[in-house]
Amino acid sequence: MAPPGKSNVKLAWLTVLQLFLCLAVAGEACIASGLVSKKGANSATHGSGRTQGMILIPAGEFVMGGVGPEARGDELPRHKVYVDSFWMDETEVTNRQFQEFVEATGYVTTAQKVPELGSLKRELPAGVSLPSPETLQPGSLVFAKPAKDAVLKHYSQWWKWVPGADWRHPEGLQDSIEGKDDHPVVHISYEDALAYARWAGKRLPTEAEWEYAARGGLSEQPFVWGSNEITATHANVWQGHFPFENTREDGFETTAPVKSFPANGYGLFDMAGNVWELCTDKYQPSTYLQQVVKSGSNSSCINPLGPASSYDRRYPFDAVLHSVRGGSFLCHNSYCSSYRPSARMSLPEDTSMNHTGFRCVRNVEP
Ligand SMILES: [Ca+2]
Ligand SMILES: [Ca+2]
Repeated sequence: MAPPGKSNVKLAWLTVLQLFLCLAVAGEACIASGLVSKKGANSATHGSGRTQGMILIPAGEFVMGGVGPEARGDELPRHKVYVDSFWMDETEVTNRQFQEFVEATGYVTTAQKVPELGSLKRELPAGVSLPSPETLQPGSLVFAKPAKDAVLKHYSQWWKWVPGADWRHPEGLQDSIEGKDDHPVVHISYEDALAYARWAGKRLPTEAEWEYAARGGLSEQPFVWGSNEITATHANVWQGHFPFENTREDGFETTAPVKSFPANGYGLFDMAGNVWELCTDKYQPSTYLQQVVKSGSNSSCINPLGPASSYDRRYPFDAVLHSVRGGSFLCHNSYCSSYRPSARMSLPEDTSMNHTGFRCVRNVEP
């Protein structure tokens, strides 16, 4: 049977998933270091009232960008960044929390709506035919293990457009979130995350805020826990042979309940793995180079917001791309190792996947 029209569209969108592919490892950029590490989780300030479930992240300066041989081109050059203090959700937004939002507002997510032909037209690569309106139906992208002989660069072998997949049905209509109240919500588009954040009186983090918080006070370390190589006790990622064999040594095939793994130095959970987390910045691979040119190599970038427009050569069409951070249960050390705090990926603002969610931040009130 021929795939539904939007499958073709979504498979085209999958170009972006080359982010999972190993990009050229760039050389270390030169930058001044020697920044002072911040205090760790022992001194974490937990919120109450409107900041219930949030951690106060202290203002400070850090070196933003990739550390070590796994750093990719879009994580460089490393550069100094200053961020103001802010509150950050202790965990990824959970199914329970998103359910409260939906019950209060009646919100319908992007994945639950029939896609609009007009928006697809803008986003289709040149030469790809528009699907017929009758074949359009709600759905989302779901990871499916390919055969053992899958070639890593053929990512379309393991990302499938699944009609009926949405936040209530992570794997498709046959699946549900029953018993998964404490799992991170998935199949969330950027628009969905913004809607939740506004309702909650919060906002989404910038990439700088996200990475600064993820580092938990550690200075220029490759991982949120420091420099030790990842083990099954650090984070919910993939063990075994990606993408066809997951040994689940960490206990989880897909999402894990939040707080299943140790917090970082600021008391934040799952800043490595579990689900990717949406940020406000528009994605460009050269964002950091632009920032360094703008600020000067010896000056800090102050609360950077990212570029005005997005670009990713893996999306050869006119889509607005936002950065996502932290990696997911699909990350493996032989493949993308995107559980590193500096790893970056892009996502079109109206696309959702079963390994992507979000957490919110909130300004400190004077
Ligand atoms: Ca796992
Ligand atoms: Ca995460």
